[in-house]
Amino acid sequence: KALTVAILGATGAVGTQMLACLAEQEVPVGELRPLASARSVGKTVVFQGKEVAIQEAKPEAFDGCDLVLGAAGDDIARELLPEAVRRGAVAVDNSHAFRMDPQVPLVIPEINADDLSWHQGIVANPNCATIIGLVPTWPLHKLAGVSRMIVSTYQAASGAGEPGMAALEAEMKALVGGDSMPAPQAFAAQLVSNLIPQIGGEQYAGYTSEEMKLQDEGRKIMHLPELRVSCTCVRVPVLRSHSESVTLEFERAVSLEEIREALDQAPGVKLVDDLGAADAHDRFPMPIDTSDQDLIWVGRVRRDLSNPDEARGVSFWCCGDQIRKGAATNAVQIAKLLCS
Ligand code: 11C
Repeated sequence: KALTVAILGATGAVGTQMLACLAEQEVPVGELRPLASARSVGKTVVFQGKEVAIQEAKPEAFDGCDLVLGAAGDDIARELLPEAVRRGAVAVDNSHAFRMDPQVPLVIPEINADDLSWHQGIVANPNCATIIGLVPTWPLHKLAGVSRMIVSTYQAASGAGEPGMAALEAEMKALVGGDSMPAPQAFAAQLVSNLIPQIGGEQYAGYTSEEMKLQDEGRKIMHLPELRVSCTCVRVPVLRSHSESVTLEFERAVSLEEIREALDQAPGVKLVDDLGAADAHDRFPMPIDTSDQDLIWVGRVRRDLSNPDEARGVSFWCCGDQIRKGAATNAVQIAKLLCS
């Protein structure tokens, strides 16, 4: 059946990528409704080579919709997505608004597609850093039971949307041109030639909201309410791929060969792990190589030498495109499952 599909927040980085992912993943779209604020009305987006007029995001815009992909902020999602559901649509939302609602499944299809069975109209898409860290962690959990995760993230400017990428690009130009730096807007400080060890506001015991998402969302998605997580999130001067250093502790001893085999076989994962390779691009994942593609690349797989029982620990490095698998791709994968 050809679907009537609305994209709430169609003009931002994630909304624009959702349009491309709908076409790439061959979702049968009969009618597309790109929705945005009133000031975008009169503009168009391009879908499958055709210009489509942007409509104002308001409740009536969802009349007759089968599917809504949410790429707007929390407040707009909270206001409008229940209206879409009341009108008979199913909504996949990329905002934070519904993620921890016990009535709303929070889904990474490679991990917990089964949770889609109990949705009541809204399905939440996890935070990008959660998706990128969990896709490779899940096959290792199935192998040996993960009891503890220690994660440091290296998050791209794209996490702050188009304004984040534009700010970094402007700073890069200023640096190269010897011009004065633009005043920080998208981030708390200049990002180029810098690292900013704060994403989100302070939430709990000195941890930021972004850091607590990895714990809270990870526990919900993997159905591991007791999982011990410690996370440090850092903004880095990279345009659109997030990277993460992950250390896992297992319940059972497991060999590095078994770990590599599980990662190699895991859906959504590409293993790039050969420190002896001649070309650095074949040695380990780097954000420059993982941008604008859908897999989570994993490398630097090695023992956690600090674990007293070495056979129960592993460390790895992973990179994934924040706008694609970290947001739009995952949402469209969910939508495909819901509508199939
Ligand atoms: C960042 N992860 O990199 C954030 C952006 O909860 O969806 C996405 C925030 C979220 O800045």
